[in-house]
Amino acid sequence: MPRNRPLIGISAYELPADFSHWRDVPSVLAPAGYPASVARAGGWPVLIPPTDLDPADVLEAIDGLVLVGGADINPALYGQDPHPEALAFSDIRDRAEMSLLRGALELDMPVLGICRGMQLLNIAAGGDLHQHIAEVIPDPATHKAAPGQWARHDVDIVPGCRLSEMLGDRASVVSAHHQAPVEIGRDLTVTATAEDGTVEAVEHVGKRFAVGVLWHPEEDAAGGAPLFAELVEHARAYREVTA
Ligand SMILES: [Mn+2]
Repeated sequence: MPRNRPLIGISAYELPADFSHWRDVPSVLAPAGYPASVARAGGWPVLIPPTDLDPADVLEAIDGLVLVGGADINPALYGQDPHPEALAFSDIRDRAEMSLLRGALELDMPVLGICRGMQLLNIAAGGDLHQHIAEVIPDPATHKAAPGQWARHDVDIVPGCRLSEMLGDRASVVSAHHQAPVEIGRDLTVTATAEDGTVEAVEHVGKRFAVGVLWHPEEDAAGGAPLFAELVEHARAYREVTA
């Protein structure tokens, strides 16, 4: 019997967390906005822990993939030395998510990259990042507010792309990033920019649905819903053709 809801894999963090009296227990986590957004869109969210396992088995089980936000990506992945403001690398996440992403793109599985996930999409395609955009834009607080607070800014969306079908030609987005793509990877096209020129979204040309946004749709139930709805719809179609 066919499943009602497509299974959407969500890449998880590996972080210490507290459970009752136990402190700093190594844990696999994701902010609840991600699974909640997938569930609201009609998908069944499944957390994927960062591991060195071959991703082929899990990719066979899921119908779509969300790569979530988090720590800066180790710049060794795009051939740069770390900037002093680029911090908290997680090599296991970098390896696990890159391998999931490459596998998903190979299968033409629908992928939504969010913030760090969008940056991974660019790096996987051979692009790179500016490691600390505060050095090159007039007002860094536009993109990253005080610690623990979300910023909100507008993005201009390129007419005719997938994103413009979902969001129109301008959208207000929830933001917390200090890095952004510079060189755009092969087969990717820039689909949204901020007023200061920051590249805010990319799409994979020729893929069923491989969209990356530098903002946080999972923290914006109304504004973010169209992106998750589109992901789930494509995941449903993917499941039909791969069943
Ligand atoms: Mn931004």
